[in-house]
Amino acid sequence: MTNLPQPLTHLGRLPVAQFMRRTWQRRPLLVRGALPALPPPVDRATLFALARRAEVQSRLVTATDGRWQLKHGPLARLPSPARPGWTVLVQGLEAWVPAAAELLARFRFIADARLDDLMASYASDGGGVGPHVDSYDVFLIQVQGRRRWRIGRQRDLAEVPGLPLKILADFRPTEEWVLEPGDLLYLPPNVAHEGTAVGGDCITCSVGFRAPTLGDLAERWLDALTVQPGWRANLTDPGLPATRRPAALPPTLIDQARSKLCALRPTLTDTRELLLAALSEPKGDAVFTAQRLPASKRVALIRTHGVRLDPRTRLMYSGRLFGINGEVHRATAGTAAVLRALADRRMLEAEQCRTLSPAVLGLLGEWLQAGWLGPR
Ligand SMILES: [Mn+2]
Repeated sequence: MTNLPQPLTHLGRLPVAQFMRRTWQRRPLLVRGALPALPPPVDRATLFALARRAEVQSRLVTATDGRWQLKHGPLARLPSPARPGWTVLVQGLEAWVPAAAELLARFRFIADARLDDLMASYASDGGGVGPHVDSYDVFLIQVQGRRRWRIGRQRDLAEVPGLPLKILADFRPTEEWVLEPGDLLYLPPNVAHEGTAVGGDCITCSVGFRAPTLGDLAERWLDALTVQPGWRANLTDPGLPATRRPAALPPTLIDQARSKLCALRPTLTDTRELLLAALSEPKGDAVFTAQRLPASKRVALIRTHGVRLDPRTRLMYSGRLFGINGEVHRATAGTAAVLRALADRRMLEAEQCRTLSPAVLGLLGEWLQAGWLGPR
């Protein structure tokens, strides 16, 4: 596999810096010819073959006379492309198709902390998943055939009850475009939208994003706190006054509980660690293949070939703190620079690996053993 391409500097003629300042998370934007001359990263046959595999997340959506049906993969049989009104969606394509990993890498002008995955959908004429909203940002890239997108910024996001997929009950589109190969539509979260294939053999790629909820982080933080010994100590109440209302909660107890709870403040380091652990958590379906090699073989392999992160590995950093697939590591000053290079470029060349300290080689060897990275 060749090295990952550099992130885009422009979407069509729009500088990405300007896009991030003015558009990201704020408003939808259609960019004609955003990715001109983009070869489709995946073809129909490959998508269909992936949809058959158990380890790949896929869905089949059919709409027959207004009746929506959803089937989760593995999908042994798909309808004929000649039959109108169906679509198959394959999630996490970057793990299986190098060209998809390359397309996703073009969008790394946005931090890995926010990037989720690349999904591809194939649709026969009129196929789509119906009008809906998503809670995440998305870039919709037309790679083959044509698709009509209708969007609306409606407040009423009520769904049709009892359906296997989320369909807006009262979709009121206000804008409409037909996208051709190379065109891109950006949607911020919660914009109602519907994409329908115009003619057959329509392939659209979605660059999906994610963001942690405050609840995710709070839960993680409390989990980390409650294993600390201080948390097992009971609250105390010297000077508790005698009471004539035994059922009433003593104010001293309330005050003490409140002051203790208010004293809980995550430090900056706590926050960085929490975010790194949460955001580097691999997708639920990621299964890494452990390598069984003696330590000396691992080191030799790394020094001879360099290393490349598995496409499903999530490695990100903040200073000398690193989050990899849900684990947090603290690196020394000397080690941090090379690990940051690995995280940003997702690979290290053999020449870079030859001069690494035994400590870094040992760490990379462990990651190799876990299947999180492999030789280049
Ligand atoms: Mn959507």
